[in-house]
Amino acid sequence: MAVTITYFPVRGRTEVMRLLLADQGQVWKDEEVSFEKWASGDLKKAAVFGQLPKFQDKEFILYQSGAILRYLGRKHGLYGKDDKEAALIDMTNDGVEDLRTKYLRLIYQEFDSEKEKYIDDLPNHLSPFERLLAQNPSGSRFVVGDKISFADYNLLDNLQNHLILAPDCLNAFPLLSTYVERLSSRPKLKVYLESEKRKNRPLNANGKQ
Ligand code: GTS
Repeated sequence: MAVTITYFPVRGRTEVMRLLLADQGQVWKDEEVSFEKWASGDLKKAAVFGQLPKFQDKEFILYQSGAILRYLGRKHGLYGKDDKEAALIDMTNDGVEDLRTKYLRLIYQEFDSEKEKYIDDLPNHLSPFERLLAQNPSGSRFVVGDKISFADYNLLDNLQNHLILAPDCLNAFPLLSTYVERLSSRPKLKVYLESEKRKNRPLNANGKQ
């Protein structure tokens, strides 16, 4: 039985899960909750922290996007080869989530007043990832170690979002630029990225991107 991602009809915090599942050749089901349905309150009451996404793997139900991503990382062997690699993957992923938090604040709270400043400041927030890639001996391929991890999917998702916001944002970062191209052309991922399913799902709920 396929796993189910329950979320609003946007990519938002769940697209990274779809990138991971698609690239791992997994099938999943999207259960879309309209904002009207959510406003009725029943689903919110049932959610552990009153929020989505919700994730279901047979009878196992999970909330919190970070926990869901790490669960998928463990389940599909995308969490490094030992404790040290796992810790570095966690560290990278936490850095990616810090960037996501800044991005979401811009999109939902400050878009009209802060967009220009955000883009000017972006190199400071992207350079740590360029450095991480440079420091990884296998870094021309993945952000930690020599095998793809859940942090790679999260970094890719965030970089893709930023390339929509600021198409030139990776020009000064050669490793990140080739990284995005390389990961996006992995065969199964490429099929998903070019699918109607992906293209028809808006990035953010307020239409800003
Ligand atoms: N820490 C949570 C996670 O990572 O899953 C945050 C989840 C969250 O903020 N969900 C928002 C929500 O359910 C939607 S979004 O921020 O992911 O777009 N909002 C509706 C509500 O009633 O709070």
